[in-house]
Amino acid sequence: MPGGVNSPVRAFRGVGGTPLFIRSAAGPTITDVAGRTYIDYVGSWGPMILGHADAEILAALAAVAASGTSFGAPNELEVELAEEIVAAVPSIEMVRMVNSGTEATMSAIRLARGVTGRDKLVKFAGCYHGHADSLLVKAGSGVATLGLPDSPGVPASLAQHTLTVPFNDPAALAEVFAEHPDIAAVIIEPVVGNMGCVPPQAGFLEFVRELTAKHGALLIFDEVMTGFRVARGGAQERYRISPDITCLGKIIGGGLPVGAYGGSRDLMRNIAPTGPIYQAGTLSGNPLAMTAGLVTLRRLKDRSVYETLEQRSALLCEGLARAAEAAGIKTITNRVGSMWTSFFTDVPVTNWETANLSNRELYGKFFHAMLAEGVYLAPSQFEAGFVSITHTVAIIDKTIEAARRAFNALA
Ligand code: KE4
Repeated sequence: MPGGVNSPVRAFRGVGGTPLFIRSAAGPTITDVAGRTYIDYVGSWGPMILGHADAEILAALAAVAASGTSFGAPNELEVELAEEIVAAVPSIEMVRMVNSGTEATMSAIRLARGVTGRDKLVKFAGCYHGHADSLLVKAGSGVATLGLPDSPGVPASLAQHTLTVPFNDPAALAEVFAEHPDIAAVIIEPVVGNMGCVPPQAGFLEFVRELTAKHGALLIFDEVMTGFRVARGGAQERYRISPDITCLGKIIGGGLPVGAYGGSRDLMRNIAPTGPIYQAGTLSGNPLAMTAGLVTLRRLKDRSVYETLEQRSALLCEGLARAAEAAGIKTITNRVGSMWTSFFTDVPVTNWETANLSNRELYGKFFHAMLAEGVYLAPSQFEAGFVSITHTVAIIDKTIEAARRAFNALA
């Protein structure tokens, strides 16, 4: 396997060293093949909001697997998951299941181009939306960590249709719209996770919403990471913005491969077979993935979950910030709900340019110092960390103690 991994960020290129091979996970911990157990803040990059190996999910999977794993035909479970998503996400009236976040955003862009008849797409530097060709243009996440501003293999004839502007920069976005009348859509991570956690500045999302509506361009909220994470209804509930298309993934699969995209009935009816815009998938809506997603979303109906996640995440981030300060290490913490990043910098991080000023090397040293203390953070400065409901106060206190020792070792 290239790099010994099935996804680049796992190869530790952002922090150095050899990746751990994980054999099992339970609640807030993962255990590697050498039998070492770590407190895990990656959570499979977002899906594991209920913690690893949740007993209810495992039991439901065992039961449903006994009836077959994939029918390639409509089944009740996909209808039930669709109903949960429609009930929870304010702007979604109709939804299509796919198998990854990449498929969700790729399909959302085709839908936007298909219904507007326009070709141009606007994205934000440092945002990552999966690896579809149109999106690997100054993407964040793995590409940013690997220092590849755009990927070989993406035809220039396609990349030219993707315009990239700085996040949290209304003037730059207005300029792009003034220059280009053929913008089909703007795709945005409403709370960025893929340059590290970067919240929208006050009024920014409202500005993007108004500007796209004014120019007849569709607004695509990529909530693959923020959906059911920063609120039950995602960032669009938290910031009260109504996008035209919402992309989901991660949490809605409960750890199994699921993505989805949705919007108004009028818009989604353009998708085959009711409309001409084609998109398909062998394993879309399979009963196993639907079951893990259903158990997860039903458990998240308990709103106290988000209050607990808020409290635990605030406790963690305050502790980390204090530990850094006590050791004389400069960090800036950005957090929204239970996703956060400690940037090794003293410059407020509001976009890719400022995120990129962070000290990657120091982050890498911190990452390994925490690993030695039994805590598994994201193996890249440009990723978000995640707290689950299984991260108890005791687990968080233990993490903060580990950080105190790690920061002192750094100092
Ligand atoms: P997937 O195709 O990896 O399921 O989803 C792509 C995607 C789309 N949109 C957002 C906002 C995302 O965060 C992602 C995937 N996130 C990365 C973590 N930064 C997944 C980890 C990885 O690439 O291995």
